[in-house]
Amino acid sequence: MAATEFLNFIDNHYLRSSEGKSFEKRSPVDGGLVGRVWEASQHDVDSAVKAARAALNGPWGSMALTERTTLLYEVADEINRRFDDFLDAEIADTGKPRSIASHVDIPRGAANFKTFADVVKNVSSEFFEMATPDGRGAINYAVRVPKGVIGVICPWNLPLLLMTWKVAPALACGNSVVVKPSEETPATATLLGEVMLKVGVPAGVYNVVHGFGPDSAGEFLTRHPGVDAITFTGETRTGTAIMKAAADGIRGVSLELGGKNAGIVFSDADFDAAVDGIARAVFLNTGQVCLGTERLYVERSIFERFVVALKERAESLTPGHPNEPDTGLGPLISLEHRDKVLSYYRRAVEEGANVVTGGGVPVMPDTLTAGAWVQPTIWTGLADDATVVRDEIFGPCCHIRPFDSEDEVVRLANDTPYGLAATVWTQDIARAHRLARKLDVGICWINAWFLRDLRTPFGGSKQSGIGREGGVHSLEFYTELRNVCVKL
Ligand code: NAD
Ligand code: 6OD
Repeated sequence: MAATEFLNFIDNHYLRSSEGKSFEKRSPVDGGLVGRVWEASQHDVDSAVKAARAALNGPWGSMALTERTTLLYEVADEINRRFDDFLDAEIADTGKPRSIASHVDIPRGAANFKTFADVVKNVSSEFFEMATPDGRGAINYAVRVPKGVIGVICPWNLPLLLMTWKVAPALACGNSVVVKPSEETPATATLLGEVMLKVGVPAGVYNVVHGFGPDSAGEFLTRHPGVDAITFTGETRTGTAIMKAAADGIRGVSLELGGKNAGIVFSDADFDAAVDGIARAVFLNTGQVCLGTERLYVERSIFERFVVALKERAESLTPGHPNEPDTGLGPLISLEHRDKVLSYYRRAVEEGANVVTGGGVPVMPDTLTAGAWVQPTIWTGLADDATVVRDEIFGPCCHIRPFDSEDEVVRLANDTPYGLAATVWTQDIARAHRLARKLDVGICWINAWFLRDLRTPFGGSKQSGIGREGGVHSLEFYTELRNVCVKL
């Protein structure tokens, strides 16, 4: 793919940066230049927020629900029509295998718009009749009104999927958005501007500002008094900074944050299905999935057999160019993130891990040696308070520990400041339901992983986030409920 320019998208215009600042986006596959990203200045962010506000006071604000949802279905259709463009853009930014981006990332980009258009069309509002002293009575009903200008701050691991997961409900509810994609993945958010133009979404409804977090577009946006609410996906530490910024002006936040998710395999599980499912949960997207499993607990009677089977799965993953059909593992997002992951690989050894497989950098062909490659890695033998058992690493790795009882494994799984997800493998239905209640997480999978109807609530407990998005739950964040009381 030829190097390109990633422009800000403000008020339906593609713009460079008013201060002329830009930075390079490099490929995690081979270090080649993907493109130059124009970094939005404070002035550019102001313009984007102003355009978003004007849209609410213009045709977008007065558009009928059916017209708005029709536009969103057209956005979904246009993403599908331009599927290959989105695919190429996502792959160029992330280096993820084409097989993953074409089955996970891009289809979900389109599905998010369809789903939330359906949701807002089908939601009804509460209604109460009440008595009054004069005997005539009153009726109360609630209307949902858009919150206003929504700041959307996104991570790099599933760029289109996670950005549209927030943009689609925000727009379906009648808000306007200013999106700040990750500095690592500017492409698909930029491309979505073309889709908005093509289908005729009014100016100012969808805006994109590029840049970094602190002292850059991210902070300019979250501190902007013209932003009414902020929805964020990313690290727990960043979520803390964003929540503090949102305190000025008492603005709402929706935070989808980090995880250190447990996988639990009981001896009665379908062994092969559990190995398949856990291998996906640990290695998909090179471990860069917030819901991924980095702590694995396996019942002692099958522990050795399971470790051997997962090792085989890890070693069967071929790292390689995203377009090669046999590529099973992409690079990490950047050399910087690789340094972080490799520092955890070293720390595991320093703290006494038995390295079952991996632990370093794979040998790659000459053309790819500048990429951010790491080996899929499995450890055993660490204490429960070892660094790699506690910290979110966000790499293709896990620690496996044996357990002896249900109570013990529940205690181990819950012993973390995070509470995002868990995956449990058992054929004992009663036990499955018991664990789903006892595990302190936002989503508990039974004999599955990363499978979810988009109408269901999604989010984390403890330090994995605040709030739930998905289906009607998204409406709680993206709208204000106004009560109308009519005296009869
Ligand atoms: P990150 O927190 O470093 O960055 C996310 C976004 O925030 C980027 O756009 C960044 O530029 C911006 N940002 C950084 N500092 C900011 C600040 N002070 N003010 C405003 N914006 C700021 O996260 P990341 O490295 O891009 O993504 C990986 C992390 O995201 C992992 O912790 C992962 O678990 C988490 N994540 C969570 C979910 C979820 O649904 N819970 C989903 C995906 C990723
Ligand atoms: O499936 C989703 O809607 C979702 N938010 C997934 C998050 C994945 C984290 O990396």
